[in-house]
Amino acid sequence: MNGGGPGEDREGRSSDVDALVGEALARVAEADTSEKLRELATELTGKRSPLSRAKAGLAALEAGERRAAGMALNAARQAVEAALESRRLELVAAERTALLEAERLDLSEVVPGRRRGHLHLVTQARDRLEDTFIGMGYTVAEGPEAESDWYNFEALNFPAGHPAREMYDTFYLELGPPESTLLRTHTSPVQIRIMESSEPPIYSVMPGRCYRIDTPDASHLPVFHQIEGLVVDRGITFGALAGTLDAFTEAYFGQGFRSRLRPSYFPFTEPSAEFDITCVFCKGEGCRTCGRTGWLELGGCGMVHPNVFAAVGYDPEVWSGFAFGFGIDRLVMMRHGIDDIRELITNDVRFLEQF
Ligand code: FA5
Repeated sequence: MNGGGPGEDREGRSSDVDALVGEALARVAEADTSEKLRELATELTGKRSPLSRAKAGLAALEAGERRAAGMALNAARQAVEAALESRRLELVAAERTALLEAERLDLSEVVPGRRRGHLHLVTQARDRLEDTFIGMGYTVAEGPEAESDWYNFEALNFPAGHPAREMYDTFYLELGPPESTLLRTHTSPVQIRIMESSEPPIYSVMPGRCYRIDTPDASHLPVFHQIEGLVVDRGITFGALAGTLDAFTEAYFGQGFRSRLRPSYFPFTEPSAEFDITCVFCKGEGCRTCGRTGWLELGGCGMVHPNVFAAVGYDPEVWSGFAFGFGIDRLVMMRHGIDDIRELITNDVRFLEQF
């Protein structure tokens, strides 16, 4: 189509329409955000746009010209609308990609200088304890946290009604006959499970979670961790127990740390003892934390009671052994100078990040 002729000054002239379309398409191509494109669409195709005004002007044309000009305007509008739609799709896709990129969370990302998550202090201690005992020739075993009365008490020489059961305020589970199933109060039931399932010699440690109805305070949690040790062989003596605990103390805490034993009572060991280690705060000099004794209590130990051997079918005339058990959370407190055990479970990242 070209200009000239009688319709030259009237709306809908084909050269004007071509120019309008050319300009519109150029502006559509230039729009670089979907927001700008929306505004541009109103400008180019809305009621006050040149295209709409030209359409309104068709009425002034003579019938012959009106038809051709009307078709040209329709074609122009379609071209502009198609360009707007294709540009809109392009921009929306680009904006979506940019948004996804901006909100991307790469959890494996290594940011120099920023610390990443790490194992909890108690888990670190448990791993280290296992490594120490493995280095001393022990194996590592585990047992269930929901136990039967038999494993937690009966087989450990606490018959029903035995006053020593009072030492453990027990969470009972509503499973089976009343008080037949419980959350283990210590890791000692794993001793029974190992002896039931294997023959001596046994040199094993058994770490795990324990439960007691203890009100949380600076040194008690209702859920805490212990590591149990069990040795059964021929000719095992109390001297071997003392020597083993001393070797462990030095291997775990370092040179200069010693252990000592004090008489105590547990139904499943005879004789029984509490074992203490050199106070980590004053290195044995005597301070407030250790009550000026130079020693901190770590756990209990003793020679396996003949009744325990009888419960698992071992001949006490042939086999002898020792066992020990201590609190991992308490040990962590000692090693790192933490004065409140509850810090270990409050999940305050400022505390956790220190270790
Ligand atoms: C026992 O649990 C015996 N089974 C230990 C044992 C094993 C003796 C083998 C002889 C032979 P006791 O109740 O004293 O003993 O607990 C041992 C350690 O667990 C304590 O010294 C302490 O470190 C830790 N512990 C006990 N109760 C809690 C608690 N509520 N919160 C944190 N740690 C605890």
